[in-house]
Amino acid sequence: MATLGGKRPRSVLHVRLPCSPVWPLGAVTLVGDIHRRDPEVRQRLLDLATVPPKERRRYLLDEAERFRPDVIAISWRDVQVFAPHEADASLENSFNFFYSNSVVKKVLASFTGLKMVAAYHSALRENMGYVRLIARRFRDATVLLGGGALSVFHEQLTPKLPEGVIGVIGEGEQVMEAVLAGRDPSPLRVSMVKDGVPVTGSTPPPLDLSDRAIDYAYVREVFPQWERYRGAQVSVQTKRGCPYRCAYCLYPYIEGTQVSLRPPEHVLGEIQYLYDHLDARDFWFADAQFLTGRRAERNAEAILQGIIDRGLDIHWSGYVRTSAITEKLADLMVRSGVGDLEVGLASGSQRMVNEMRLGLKVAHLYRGAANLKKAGYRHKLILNYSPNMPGETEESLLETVESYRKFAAIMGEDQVYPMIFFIGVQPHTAMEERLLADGYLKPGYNPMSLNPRAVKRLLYNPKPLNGPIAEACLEGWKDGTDDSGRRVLLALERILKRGGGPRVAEAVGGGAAGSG
Ligand code: B12
Ligand code: SF4
Repeated sequence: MATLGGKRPRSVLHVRLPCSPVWPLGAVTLVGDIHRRDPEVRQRLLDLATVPPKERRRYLLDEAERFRPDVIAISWRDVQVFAPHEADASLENSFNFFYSNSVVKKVLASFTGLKMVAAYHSALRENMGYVRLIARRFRDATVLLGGGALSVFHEQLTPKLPEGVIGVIGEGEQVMEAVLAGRDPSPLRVSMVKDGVPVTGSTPPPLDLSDRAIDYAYVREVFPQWERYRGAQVSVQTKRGCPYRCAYCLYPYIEGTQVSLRPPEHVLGEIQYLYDHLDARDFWFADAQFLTGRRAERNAEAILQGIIDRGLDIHWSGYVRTSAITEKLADLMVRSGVGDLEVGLASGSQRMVNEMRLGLKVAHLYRGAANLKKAGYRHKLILNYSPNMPGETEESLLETVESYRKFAAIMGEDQVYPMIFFIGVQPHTAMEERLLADGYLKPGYNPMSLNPRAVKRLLYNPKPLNGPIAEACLEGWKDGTDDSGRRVLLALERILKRGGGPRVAEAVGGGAAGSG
């Protein structure tokens, strides 16, 4: 492995590790940033997600041998390929395993579960295998590993990294800049093994994104898998950071709480290039949160107005706080091609929304929905409800059912899709802290573990409301996922109203993936 400092590296090979193939925006962003600072640095981006599994190792080695990079920048996106919501078959399977009264269903679920766990471990092994392979074969190169997976699970992944591999938490530009300038990046937000001990640097001030546009014509030249994304969904960032502190969310940990907006003309230029040269019509605004306050609202308005003015015929989506949708924004959203939207409201009870520190008023969510409807919105509004959060009562669950009815009354039943999205405890969140303090989680617990006891703990659904909730879920899901959230809510209402005494969730917390 190359020593840090001294000679300035002149070439970077980017390797996006396998995952379900989504546009590799993290690696693309780094390619763009390096090129903007120093166009003389040679770069190449390999996306292993689009290479058939059997060919990946050979392809990677051949390309790296040929390119002879000074720096190898590995991007690892996903670890948690299972999501605790009902559109993901793993949730129903684990509920059958944990809660079904049918022995046959339990046994079948245990077999399916074993297969899923095996696939999960094999993906982890495969990705870590590439990191080790690269570190072993290219000892003269500086090897960096970043991306969502490393950012979230650096405590678990770093001790497994070969000595010298530099793990990067959160945004990668500063560390990359230091490495390419021949400086030691270890005071920055890195996580690596040094003299056999994992060490973590400290977080620098967030990046100013105002002058960082991606030169896509250049990316296209150095990215051999570019064509694989023709006509597919692509992602564009309009900002970084989120100032909210929803108790279950780790996005502010990854991106920071300070918001850095990107100038609309940069965002629009990137959209235009992808539209013209990659036939992109389906865009995801890959912000932690699209509407983070007044400034972001004005920026969003300018971006959406630009899409309309340029006549870009696209569909877009993103994580949008529906409570922040004004009449003007709703109009721009609809005219610029907004598609289905997911609202991470967690609960229809204001008390529970406060408990989870979402920092919004449920009434404002209804107002936002009404604005969308008035503007002619025709797509789905998917309501993510997380039943059985700390402090949940039968009453608050019934308020959730009621809130679905209010949304349905505003938008029409055919446009509103409730989705049960359990709190899955995430590292580096307020909820994790609370659960550790309450003794629900043990210090040093492994958030990457998929053993059944760990899954049951992390898929937060405590006694005594777990019974009626599980019953409602199993009933609602048995006829398929289409419209199952609505069936679960209605079943839950019936079960709770049937009685059985007051049931209140244990006073400990939980955390969910996703964004409000
Ligand atoms: C937008 C988003 C989505 C969108 C993606 C849409 C699209 N077409 O791209 C949607 C909603 C579809 C989605 C889906 C999923 N997502 Co998602 N998603 C995000 C989100 C919010 C932003 C990702 C992003 O593009 N950011 C913008 C780019 C520029 O940032 P970046 O990729 O992180 O790269 C920066 C740094 O990481 C770093 N970096 C990256 N690579 C490298 C390499 C080196 C060498 C260096 C130095 C630095 C570096 O530098 C980059 C620039 O600063 C993140 C959370 C977050 N706030 O980061 C989760 C996140 C990436 N998603 C995650 C997951 C798990 C998923 C799913 C697998 C969920 C599921 N179980 O179904 C799915 C499926 C994804 C797939 N592969 O198909 C996890 C991944 C980690 C984990 N927990 O396993 C995250 C971190 C959220 C979380 N809860 O933990 N996601
Ligand atoms: S859920 Fe959304 S709004 Fe809340 S902290 Fe996370 S990114 Fe921000």
